Amino acid sequence: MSKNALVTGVTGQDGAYLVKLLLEKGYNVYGLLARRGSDSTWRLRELGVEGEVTMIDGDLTDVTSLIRAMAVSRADEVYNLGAQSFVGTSWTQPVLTAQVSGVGAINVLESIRIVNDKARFYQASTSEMFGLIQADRQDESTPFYPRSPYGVAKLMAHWATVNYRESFNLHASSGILFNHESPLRGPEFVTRKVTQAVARIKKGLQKELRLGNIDAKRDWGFAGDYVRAMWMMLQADKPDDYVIATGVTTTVRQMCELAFRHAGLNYEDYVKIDPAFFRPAEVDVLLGNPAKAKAALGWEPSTSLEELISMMVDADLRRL
Ligand code: NAP
Ligand code: F7E
Repeated sequence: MSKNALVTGVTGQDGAYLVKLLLEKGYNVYGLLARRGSDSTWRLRELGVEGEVTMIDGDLTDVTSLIRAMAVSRADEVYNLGAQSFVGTSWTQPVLTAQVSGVGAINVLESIRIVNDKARFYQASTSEMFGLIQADRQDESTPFYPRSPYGVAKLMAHWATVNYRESFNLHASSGILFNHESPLRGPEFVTRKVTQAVARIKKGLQKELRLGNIDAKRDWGFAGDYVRAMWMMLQADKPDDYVIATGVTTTVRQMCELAFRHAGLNYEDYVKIDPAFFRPAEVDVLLGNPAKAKAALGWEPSTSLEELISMMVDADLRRL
């Protein structure tokens, strides 16, 4: 019999790739749809899976809607991907971020306990919890030190996941995912901001690109690889926490160089530094060690940053 999965954040980047993966694996997929004024299902449409997800209206801040979603979907697996996920916005909307990205996870965990405590749970945790890094390469044992309201909210959700696993014996796993990108990445995040600008500059639609701290370093992977890790965690006999990363770190500057070069351009001719894009507190460098995920789950990334950025630039050129 095929399994049922419930995905929150189904309209986001990871939601779209995860839906596609689950459908390929024969799941009946349900998505929690937070109603918006504008069209939010474009990513599912781009992957050709929009009509194959059963949408259930709901919001992470409304626990009654989550209980209803659990009952309607009869979910065997619940993937909590919904969040206010843009770090910059978390300083201007800290309370909303805490409610959606922090308390929202507890609401999902409670709805699982109430409706079906055998359902398996995945929490979308983040390398932002490492923030001011306490070790050169971050793994599951590295102490956390979040540097943004987003990181703080996600740390609450992470510890709630661990706590519900230990308190109520839930099959609850936390994936500590480092930055992952794709052609479906939101345009506010730096990789997509850059690849979209490269395409527009190449087509003569834009003259310059304004960025903040281009000396920041990130461990960037491909979202398609990372949703595979989420699924693998829920197939394991025992729930656990896993770092998912590539093990390579690159500056924003080098990432720009790759993107512009792919279109035959020199980034130095177009990138301008704008203080408006600096953050009140920065995460200067992130570098993950995914050894545990490789050993326990057999997970490995398959896409280099150069391949990823080329894929994103090509997609943005095509869209224009
Ligand atoms: P994303 O593209 O920003 O998607 C976030 C999703 O959450 C969207 O579907 C959004 O719906 C939904 N959402 C926002 N507020 C909600 C609410 N109140 N109730 C229900 N749903 C709500 O994020 P992503 O890149 O796919 O990331 C997926 C998850 O992984 C997020 O939790 C993120 O924090 C976490 N994460 C991401 C990365 C990364 O590098 N991508 C790394 C580590 C962890 P609308 O589209 O309708 O607003
Ligand atoms: O910034 C620097 C910025 O916004 C990356 C989210 O998915 O990954 C993401 O969070 C770096 C930062 O991602 C601009 O200061 C410079 O150092 O693409 P980003 P993020 O903040 O790392 C983690 C793992 C998550 O969990 C989050 O949900 O790039 N940067 N100039 C800039 N960033 C942006 N957005 N815009 C700029 O102009």
